Amino acid sequence: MMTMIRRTVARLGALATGVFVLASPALAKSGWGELNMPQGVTAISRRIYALHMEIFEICVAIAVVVFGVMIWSIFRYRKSKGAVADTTLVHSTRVEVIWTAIPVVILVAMAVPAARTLVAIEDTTNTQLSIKVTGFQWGWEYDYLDGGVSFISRLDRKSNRARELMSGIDPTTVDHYLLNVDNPLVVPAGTKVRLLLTGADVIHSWWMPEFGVKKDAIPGFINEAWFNVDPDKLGVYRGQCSELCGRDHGFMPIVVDVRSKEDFAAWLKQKAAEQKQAAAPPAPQTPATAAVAAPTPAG
Ligand SMILES: [Cu+2]
Repeated sequence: MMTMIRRTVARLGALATGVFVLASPALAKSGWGELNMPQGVTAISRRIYALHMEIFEICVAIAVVVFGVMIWSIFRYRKSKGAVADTTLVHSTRVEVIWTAIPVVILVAMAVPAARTLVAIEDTTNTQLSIKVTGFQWGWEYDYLDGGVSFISRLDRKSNRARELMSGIDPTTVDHYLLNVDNPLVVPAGTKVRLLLTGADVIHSWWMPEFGVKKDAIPGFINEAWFNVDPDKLGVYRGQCSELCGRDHGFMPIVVDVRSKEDFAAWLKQKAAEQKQAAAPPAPQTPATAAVAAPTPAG
């Protein structure tokens, strides 16, 4: 009996190890990894990924043990083999204490790292750059609060044309179909960027999987989120609105262009100058040009 239990436990252990290997990042490129969430390019996104794997592994281990014992018991103690029900476990205080205590210990073991990660996600202290993000039907407005720059980001023209009914354009010929915008959000790497999110009409949600950020943009409320992209992870990252917000919910992607601090500073300066010039009132007319431009009085 004991050797049989030991052998079964060993077999279940081997099965559990197999499942863990299947879920390991080493297989991320094999296609199976596509089913999993990305590890991302920020310390927080990696922490969320690690937590997700930890909890997943605990769940798999519990499932393997519980279903293993159950299936083994059903098979081993079947009626056709002359098994007689053991009624001594009914209302056994010892068993009830054990099967209450074990789940409590497991839940506490899972709650501690989860709570720590949540606190880190919500910690918006010491941010170096603040951007207001306003979701609207259907696009995003980005407002660099200290940079004097703001612009609207919408689905790029190519995707927009291809998505129209009977456009005759094959979506597979469009680069990043439905995941590209006209004006991406530009941010510096290695900088703690704070987002202040709100909605202009209905609830939207700003989701950037690679940053581990997903936050609702709600009219009348300001939600906070932050990210700090690794200095060596420059590049373009894509996300989507993830709160069903109406007809064109699927057509308001998010694109973030992560640049080096120097490139970002240069971009912000240039953009601010452009916007200042565009907003400036027309140059006042000199008396000479005014005289020429003035209409000749009638009569
Ligand atoms: Cu939306």
